[in-house]
Amino acid sequence: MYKLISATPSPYARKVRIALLEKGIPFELQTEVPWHGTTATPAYNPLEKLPVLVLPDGTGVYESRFILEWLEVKHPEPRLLPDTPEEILAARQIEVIADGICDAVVLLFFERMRAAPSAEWMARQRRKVEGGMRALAERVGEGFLVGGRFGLADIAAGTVLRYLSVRFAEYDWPAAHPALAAMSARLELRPSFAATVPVPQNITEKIV
Ligand SMILES: N[C@@H](CCC(=O)N[C@@H](CS)C(=O)NCC(=O)O)C(=O)O
Repeated sequence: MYKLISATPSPYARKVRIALLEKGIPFELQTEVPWHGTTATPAYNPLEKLPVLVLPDGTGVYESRFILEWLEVKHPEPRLLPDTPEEILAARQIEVIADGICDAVVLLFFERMRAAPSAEWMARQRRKVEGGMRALAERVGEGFLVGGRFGLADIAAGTVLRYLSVRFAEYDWPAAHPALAAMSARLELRPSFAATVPVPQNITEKIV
């Protein structure tokens, strides 16, 4: 059986958990705090980040985007990529935007932990978050984001939206983007989303 090294707040790990659940692939969930010295992550990923999908032979597959690609190749049904090349590009573009928002939020989160956070750095990251959200808002409609059925774009966008509420609660994105808020609420009703609601972790070691 596969093992997934995951963290409860991680939007990157949540994408993979949702994909595994949607594809009906059994896996053992190993929850860790990736920022603590005790994490097993470095044993499987030279970049020392989770999520890592550990294969039965002990090989680690890492980087959430690559894990999703790997799963799509090894477990093609049900497909999470859309059908046409144009739709696949549209879905991947949404994934790029969503991951970029997450990356900026992570940078903001740790900058805030510093004794003297840089206002310039925080403003730069906040611009990326707000710009990414505007780009997502341009792509949202009444139903699924791409191709008329649930897939990669919904996983990527849905996970970043809920993550913002966990890690960047002072940013009232639902007020700024009501159509994204409606989409998030719809997605969170899916069993794969309901089973993976992000929960903050207590980081006790010094990180920055
Ligand atoms: N681009 C990576 C980002 C993964 C990531 O940043 N994971 C965080 C947890 S949310 C982590 O493990 N950080 C530990 C570290 O950077 O040392 C992916 O999509 O998998």
